[in-house]
Amino acid sequence: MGLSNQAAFETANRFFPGGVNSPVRAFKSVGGVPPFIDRGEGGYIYDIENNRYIDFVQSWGPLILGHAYPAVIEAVVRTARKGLSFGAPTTLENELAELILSVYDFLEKLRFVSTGTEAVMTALRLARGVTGRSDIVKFRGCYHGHSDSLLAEAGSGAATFGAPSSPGVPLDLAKHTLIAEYNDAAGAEKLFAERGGEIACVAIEPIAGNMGLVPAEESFLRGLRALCDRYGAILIFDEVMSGFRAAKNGACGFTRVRPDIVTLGKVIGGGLPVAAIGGKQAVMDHLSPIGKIYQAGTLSGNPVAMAAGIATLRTIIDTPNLYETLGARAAKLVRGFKEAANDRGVALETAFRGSMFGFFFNEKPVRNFDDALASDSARFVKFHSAMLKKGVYLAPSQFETGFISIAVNDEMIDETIAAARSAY
Ligand code: KE4
Repeated sequence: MGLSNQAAFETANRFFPGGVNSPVRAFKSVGGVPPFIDRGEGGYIYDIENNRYIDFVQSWGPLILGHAYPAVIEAVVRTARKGLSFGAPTTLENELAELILSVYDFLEKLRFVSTGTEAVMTALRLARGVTGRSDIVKFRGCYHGHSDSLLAEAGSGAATFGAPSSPGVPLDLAKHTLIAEYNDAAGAEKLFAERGGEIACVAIEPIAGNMGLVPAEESFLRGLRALCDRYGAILIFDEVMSGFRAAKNGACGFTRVRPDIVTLGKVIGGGLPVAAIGGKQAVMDHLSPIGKIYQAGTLSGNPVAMAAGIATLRTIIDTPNLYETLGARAAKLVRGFKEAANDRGVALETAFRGSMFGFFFNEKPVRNFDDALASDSARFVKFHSAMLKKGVYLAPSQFETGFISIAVNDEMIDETIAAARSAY
């Protein structure tokens, strides 16, 4: 008998805080021992006890082609044989940039970094540097990585200034993060009326995936665009999760609103560490070495990671109707989840955008973080563990998003719906 998940987790707890290298993996909000994954094959992952799961997490979004996609693996191995990293320019960076800019065609320049956190952190510094202003606006329920300015929450009372949401974030910094409500156009209007001249940028997930799946309303996005134009602030779409997931061009496939800066990640690395900041040349050229706003990274544009991203995006771009196909599967899945819940008198709100899907144990539509928080998270915990026992690997938190990869076929969707029917 090989190593058990339990034993592996006990060892991991000796080495790492909470036994993990990213908090959500510890399964704290759903309980139990997190499966330690041995391998992924297409739409499945296998833990070290050889339990098989249909994977709807896909490394939190990157694996839209499924695990160990042959063309991606071949590209990675071929590139790795030539050396892993040089800290010097390679043409692979040009190739991946060209692919991304061919899809996000309103952007003119990119800077590659290794994580979404770095991408959004850099976007904030760029906006602050270009405008000479210090305040940023973010929305409750949106997550943009763990850089200090973004670990801020609504301050006490009616104060618009942010307070640190984590120890270690200085109040002097957090107070420059103004917190607004998602899909609340009037609130954003009021904030700008009070602080418009100090606001460097607005950062938003245009399709929020970190409070569960909550798309921004078109009128809300249009309102933010107008406010940023009126007050000279920069609009940042954080598409680290939604980019190449909701549509080829992410949320920009669902709204006519265009931001000044887009941050990308996850899918563009195909499972290896790649993220990016993109914008018009007039904004991006403020970044060092051509501009004065400093940003750097040892493994930025790493050739092996670039190769994974190139193989992934080439496959995506060459697959006709990919997002229609994945969207149809997502729609079928959430419809099945809803019917299974309703048949047992349980309320379930569902949503999907392309290959992203979400569900809340809630009677009413979820438009913002307070609505999401009002969901029945105890019911979610029961559902999650019942599904895990039936070989369905869902995100271990009510406030995450599920993903369909091309390897999750209709048969696996049917199997998952059948599991949901007997999960109550
Ligand atoms: P990373 O630093 O984790 O690569 O990206 C941060 C980030 C930025 N923006 C958005 C919209 C994101 O969703 C993320 C990261 N997403 C989480 C999942 N909700 C990553 C999983 C984790 O934290 O372990």
